[in-house]
Amino acid sequence: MQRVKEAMVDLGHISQRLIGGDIQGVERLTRKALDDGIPAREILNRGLMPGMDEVGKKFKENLIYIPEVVLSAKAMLAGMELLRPHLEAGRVKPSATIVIGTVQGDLHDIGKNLVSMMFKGAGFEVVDLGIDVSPQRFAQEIADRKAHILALSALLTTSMPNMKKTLDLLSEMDLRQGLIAMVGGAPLTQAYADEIGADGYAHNASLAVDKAKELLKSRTPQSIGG
Ligand code: B1M
Repeated sequence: MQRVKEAMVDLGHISQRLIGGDIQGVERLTRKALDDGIPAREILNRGLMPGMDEVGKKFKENLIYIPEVVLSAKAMLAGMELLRPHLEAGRVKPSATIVIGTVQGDLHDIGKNLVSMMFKGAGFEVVDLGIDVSPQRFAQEIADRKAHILALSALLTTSMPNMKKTLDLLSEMDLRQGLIAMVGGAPLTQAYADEIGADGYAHNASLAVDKAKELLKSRTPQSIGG
């Protein structure tokens, strides 16, 4: 008997499950999409991300509240976890060490985790310090790891000043010499990055990789890998 081939996952369904905070549904469909051979980046860009964008819009318009956003965030992180090995695949010898974290007072980590994954996928050694990271902790890790790049993430206008505090502390401790400081996050702009003395700003995870490579190249032409 001829077997009917199961239909490929519609990535819009992943967005819908994510908006509905259906963690298991997002996991099941993400797994299925990978099994169908859909590239991880496509699942991310056409399934998970549009869902999270919609959640952001609904939250802003008071159509949903924190508990719903938490569930959607968990669903997003569960989907990302399945994509992680694919996004990080093809690692080559680390070309530079990046210390990354969400600044003090800020608990948002979905975007930071994505940036971290993309950096790893591009062959960087990534030290992810997590969320709510104090300027002192960043400074300590930069010194201990002899990092080449610092990547700071902020999602709140109220936590953005802690980016400047971190950069100021690094200068005070004489740790800015040779260090590339990058910033990003939804409320950030190139103008703000310039204002606080960051070396680079990136609007999203892919651009963060491009920017890191560009900045490394401009400093040490031989140090950049892939
Ligand atoms: Co909150 N939240 N949240 N939240 N949350 C926002 C950011 C908000 C814009 C929602 C809104 O009002 N529309 C608003 C901030 C307003 C403002 O400051 N102007 C807000 C608020 C107000 C709050 C609370 C204060 C709510 C409250 O308690 N009353 C509270 C604060 C808690 C705290 O941090 N102290 C809060 C809490 C939460 C949850 C815990 C419920 C949850 C976070 C869960 C988690 O992260 N694990 C949450 C969520 C999910 C959001 C929204 C809905 C989605 C954020 C997200 O994950 N986006 C968000 C609304 C929105 O942004 N539209 C919102 C998807 C992610 C892939 O994108 O993070 O932008 P993003 O990352 C991108 C780029 O920005 C860039 O690349 C990433 C990938 O392309 N990027 C970098 C990020 N970091 C980078 C670093 C780099 C380079 C690029 O380094 C070089």
